[in-house]
Amino acid sequence: MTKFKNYINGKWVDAVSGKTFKNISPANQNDIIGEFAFSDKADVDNAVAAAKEAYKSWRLVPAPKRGDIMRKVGDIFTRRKAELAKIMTREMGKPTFETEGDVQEAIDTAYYAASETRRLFGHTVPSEMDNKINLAFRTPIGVVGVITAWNFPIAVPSWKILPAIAAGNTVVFKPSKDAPHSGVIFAEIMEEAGVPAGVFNVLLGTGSMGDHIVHHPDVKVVGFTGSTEIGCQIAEVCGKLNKRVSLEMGGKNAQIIMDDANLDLAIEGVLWGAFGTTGQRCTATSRLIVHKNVYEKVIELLKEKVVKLKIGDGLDPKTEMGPVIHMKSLENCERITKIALEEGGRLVCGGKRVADPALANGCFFEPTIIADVTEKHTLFNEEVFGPVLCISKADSFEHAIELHNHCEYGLSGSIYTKDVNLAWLATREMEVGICYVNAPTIGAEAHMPFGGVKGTGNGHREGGWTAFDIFTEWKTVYFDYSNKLQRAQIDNY
Ligand code: UN1
Repeated sequence: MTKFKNYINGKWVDAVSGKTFKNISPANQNDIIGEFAFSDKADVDNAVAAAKEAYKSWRLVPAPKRGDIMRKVGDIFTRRKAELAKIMTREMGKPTFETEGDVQEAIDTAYYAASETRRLFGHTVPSEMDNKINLAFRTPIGVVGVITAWNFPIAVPSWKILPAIAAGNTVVFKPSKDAPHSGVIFAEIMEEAGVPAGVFNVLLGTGSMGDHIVHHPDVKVVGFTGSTEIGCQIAEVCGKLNKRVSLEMGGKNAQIIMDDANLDLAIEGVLWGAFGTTGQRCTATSRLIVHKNVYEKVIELLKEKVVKLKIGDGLDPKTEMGPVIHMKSLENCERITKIALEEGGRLVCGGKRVADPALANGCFFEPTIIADVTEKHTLFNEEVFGPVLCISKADSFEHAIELHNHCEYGLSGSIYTKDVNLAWLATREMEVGICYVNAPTIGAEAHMPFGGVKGTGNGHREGGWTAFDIFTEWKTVYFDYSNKLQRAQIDNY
């Protein structure tokens, strides 16, 4: 069986304890991907010490030079795209056309980070006083801890790791225990690109090891993507220790379909939004809100398409929807479906494990639609992270917005309408960080701010120029060339 090691200070090393854990494929639970280093506090200490030491010189490397390395990272991801996609699919299940998109998002992020290293603009501002000038510019912070989920095993880590390193920080990365091979790949690519030893470190293992990263006094910033429950625990620790923390957490994203919408387009949108990545995106469409005039029509059209979705192993090029990540997740889909039906939901399609004996060893759940769900129902409110979509009826635009905002999360939202005024009103009224018009709730681009309001986040945005706000501090400089004491607010007034 293939053995995978941690990457610390430019070297591939076993866990200090020598312990390992196994990871299996969600498409076939008999397929053991490998044995991975099971890291603990001692490994965290080693990785953080290496990152702290490397920070001393990395922060002084001119930003455009750091950018040159980021560009190489993008080149290597491009070269290895098809090969990596297969590795990722075997590990987390989504079809290879999706894992290729996942890698593409990292490529885009690498080139974007590279270009930003020549554009880390500061401000030059007039002083209140003569012969004095004021400046403010960004400085790196130190060691950054990155903890991510398995559903975008390359893209989401890249949103944090690449801008953090481009800005002059060093990183200790803990990939999900369900996607450790992707973490190993990330290290291989950083190593080949010439990222100096200690600047980027990967520790494989479980959440308790992540906890040591969060607690470590030399980790100055934590970037986390995962559940709201864990994110809030991390925020609590970081609050006590006065660390900066950027959180990307749950979602219960809704698509609205108005009665004037292009229904074919809207159906295509919800099909992709709800069942792409088997519904396992933080941006996934998990609620569909439909105007009463087209309610039954939409259900009928959607059902027609959903029952034809080709479910299977993501490595099969014909597959449109892969498995869920593990059995626990499949059982959760069963549980929530049962509750939804007990509470008065109407089963439109799906609702059970896939019966195909060829898929019996995998975690396959049918794409499921439950209609007549109201804001009082559990399914309307609880994040599923699986292929279970609920549909609710809206009496009017205002009602649709009210339903849309009846949600403790606020990541992405979408409206399908041809009415330009309603479209703009919706973008104003939706309580989300990302808003789509005539497009599904998924599909964010690497160079735009990504993040959510309410229970989804804590005010930070990854992606785009805003990622640099997470990974830098502003330094203000007052440069006085008057050769005399100038007392601000006193001598000039
Ligand atoms: C996630 O689900 O964690 O916008 C990220 C999207 C993708 C990223 C999803 N580009 O759906």
